[in-house]
This record gives sequence, C-alpha cells and structure tokens, in this order.
Amino acid sequence: MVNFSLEGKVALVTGAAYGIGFAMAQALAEAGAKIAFNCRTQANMDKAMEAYKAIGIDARGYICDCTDEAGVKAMVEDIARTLGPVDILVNNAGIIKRIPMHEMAAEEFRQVVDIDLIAPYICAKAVLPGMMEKKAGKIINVCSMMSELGRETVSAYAAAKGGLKMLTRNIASEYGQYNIQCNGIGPGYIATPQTAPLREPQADGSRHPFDSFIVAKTPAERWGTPEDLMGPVVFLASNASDFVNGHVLYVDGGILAYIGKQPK
Ligand code: NAP
Ligand code: GCO
Repeated sequence: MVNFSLEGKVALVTGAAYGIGFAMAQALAEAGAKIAFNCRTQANMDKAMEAYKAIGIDARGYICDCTDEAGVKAMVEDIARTLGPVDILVNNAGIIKRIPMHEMAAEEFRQVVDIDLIAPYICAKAVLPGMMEKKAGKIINVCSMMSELGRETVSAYAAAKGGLKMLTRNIASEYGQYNIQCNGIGPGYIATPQTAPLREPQADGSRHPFDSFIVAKTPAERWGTPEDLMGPVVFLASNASDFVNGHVLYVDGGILAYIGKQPK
C-alpha cells in the first residue's frame, strides 16, 4: 500500500504566513504532520495564526528571517524541543524584485539571492544534523519556472532559483546515503500576492497583458492556485517518494512543455 501519510512527522514550512507556503502547510497538516512555520513580521504572524486556527490547524509560528543563521538554528532547536526534530523542511520563503538588470543595484540583486538561495541553504543546514541522526528526512525546495527559463527584469530571481535547482541536486547527492531525499517543487504562474502585480486589471478594466500572456502560454489556460501545490508537496514529503531524489517536480499546467498557442 502506497504511504502518503505524514502521521507523527514534524514539518517546517518557511514563509508560510500566506500564499503557496500556507497552502502547502495546510496540505501537510491534513496528511497528519505537525506544522511549524515562520515569517518576518508580527502583523503577518498574527494574521497567519488566525488563518491556521480557522482551518483547525494548531501551527507553531516563529518570527524569524530565514537569512538569519543564528535565528534559524534557534528556531529549529525550539521546534525539536516542542514538537520533535524536523522531519520535513519546505524551503518556501522567497521574494522577487522585477527590475531591468542594467538598472538593478548590486544590493538589490544580493537581497534576492540571499533570501531565495542562501536562506534555503541555511535552513537545510540547520535541519540536516537531526535528519542524519534519524537516518531519514525530506527537504523540499520551492524552485520556479525561472529555474529553467529567463525573462526580462527577473535576473536575480532566475539566478537564485536556477541555483536552488542545483542546490537541490547537490543535497540529494550528498545526503542520499542518510535516507534523506531532497527534491524541488517548481510552481508555474500561481495567483498569490507575489504575482498580483502581473494580474491587476488595467485602468480601462481590461486584463493585464501579462495575465493574457500567461494564460496563452499555459495549456491548462489558467493561472495556478496555491491549492494546486497541495498534492505534490504531500507526495514529496511522504514515504511514497522515498526513491525520488534530486528531482524538480514542475506544477505549471504544462507551460514548460508548450511552445505557445499557434496562430489561428
Ligand atoms: P508570497 O505571497 O510573496 O509569500 C512569500 C512568503 O515568504 C511570505 O509569507 C513572506 O512573509 C515570506 N518571506 C519572504 N522573505 C522571507 C524571509 N527572509 N524570511 C522568512 N520569511 C520570508 O510568495 P508566494 O507566491 O507564496 O511564493 C512562495 C514561494 O514560491 C517563493 O519562494 C516564490 O519564489 C515561489 N514561487 C512562486 C510562484 C508564483 O507564481 N507565485 C511561482 C513559482 C515559485 P513575510 O514577508 O512576513 O516574511
Ligand atoms: C515573474 C513571476 C514568476 C513566478 C514564478 C514562475 O515575475 O515572472 O513572479 O517568477 O513568480 O517564479 O514560476
């Protein structure tokens, strides 16, 4: 019998106050996991705790910046004391800055790489000792279409997410011997606050050009929703994927497979 259950497991989902992270945390909880999550502000934490409570999830929340190595270490140690060692880490926290590269300050580029690539390394490094001791663990890195493709104004994000794909493969290579699996999830274009600027209706009420562009580029002919990520994350967090390692599971409605709608 295939085992998708997460009963008895402890999951840490970073940046799960809302958006894709919140949906994945909900899915892991519904599969039986105990949930810990973090974000950076008290305001988002307060809203998140209300939201988790409203769906019956007793999540443990931490105000912690994933780029703060000491803070992440302390968070992981507190989770181990209160819930148990982290069995499942979902590196979800991330930002994007949409700026033409020739206009982008190096500090802005560094901030994106710091959060989208260095922070997943920091969080993985914090949970690996416990997973190595247990000889079991799941690390899931939230990659992106931009782990594979580029586009205007997202150079730092694409560089970070491309690096995150290779970090995923390297963790898989280095720690597979401890029965630790590290895989990526690559969401397509998902309707969350992060992509809201790409979907806002125009002043005349027409659809945002990027909105129409993405729908035309997606065989499913729609934006994804955070809920589309729920099944894939449970699969990668469960024993059902114990022989899947170093893989990026794209959840993109088929964009990566599709050249785009042909002229009529
Ligand atoms: P979002 O709505 O902007 O949410 C990002 C989350 O990350 C928020 O909870 C934010 O909370 C947290 N966060 C940001 N920086 C942080 C830091 N340094 N430390 C801790 N928490 C931090 O983004 P999303 O659309 O849900 O995306 C989530 C992940 O999926 C990101 O890695 C993103 O790159 C990736 N992704 C998104 C899409 C998409 O189309 N939406 C597609 C592919 C991949 P605070 O600001 O309160 O800290
Ligand atoms: C953008 C979008 C994308 C999505 C996602 C696609 O500006 O192109 O924000 O980067 O967030 O990463 O998979």
